[in-house]
Amino acid sequence: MARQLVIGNWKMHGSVGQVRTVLPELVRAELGSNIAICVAYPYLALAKSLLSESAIQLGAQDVCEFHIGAYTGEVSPAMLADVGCELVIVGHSERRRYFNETSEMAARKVKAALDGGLLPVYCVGETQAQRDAGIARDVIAEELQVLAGVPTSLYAVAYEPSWAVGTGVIATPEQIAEMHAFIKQTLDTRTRVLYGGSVKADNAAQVLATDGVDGVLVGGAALSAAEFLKICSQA
Ligand code: G2H
Repeated sequence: MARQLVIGNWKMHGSVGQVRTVLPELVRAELGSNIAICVAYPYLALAKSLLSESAIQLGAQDVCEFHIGAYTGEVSPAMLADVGCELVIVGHSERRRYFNETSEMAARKVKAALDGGLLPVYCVGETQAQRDAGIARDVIAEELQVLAGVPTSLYAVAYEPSWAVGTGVIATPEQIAEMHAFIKQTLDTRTRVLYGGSVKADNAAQVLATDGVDGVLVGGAALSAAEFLKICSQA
């Protein structure tokens, strides 16, 4: 069983065919419960049925902050739990960047997810411009501030510097260690902190061996069963 948490985030990729091809390969590998896959909403129920004999957890990539009502296009925490999700990614940089999601909105989603019995994986990270300006820590501190009062044992944090997201440029072990230590020092030393941003099979070992890394959030490399399995085998 993986010691660290490995979460695959398929983003807006995949199809019925790809879900039917990749997930059974993961199931056959008997990965254990520290592995999760987050597919797009339309594929969640199918994914759950394919994972039913497995300890692999199912996750969603977003959730509505409201529980029920006339919110066209939204999906509630209860709906996610109903189709078998155990976790949900919240506040991903792509949602902040393309859909104007703020930390305040993300914090409401974290709380709604908790009410719905899901594990929220709350994403934080600075842009290249913010890092260059020397304010990366301030940005992260502000993004974490909105979760004040929420017990850290109930959620995980993903440190995903946006300059490393989908770019092929991964943060250095020193940068990762420094920011993970900062996040733990800001919240609680026991907070689970994952790293995300261009994690691949050939760099996962180094990331997972870095101080303060409790797991990885994997995007593009999670779309291939072979590559994702290599990453999981190193956790
Ligand atoms: C960062 C990550 C997964 P990628 O967004 O959340 O994606 O591994 O493709 O950089």
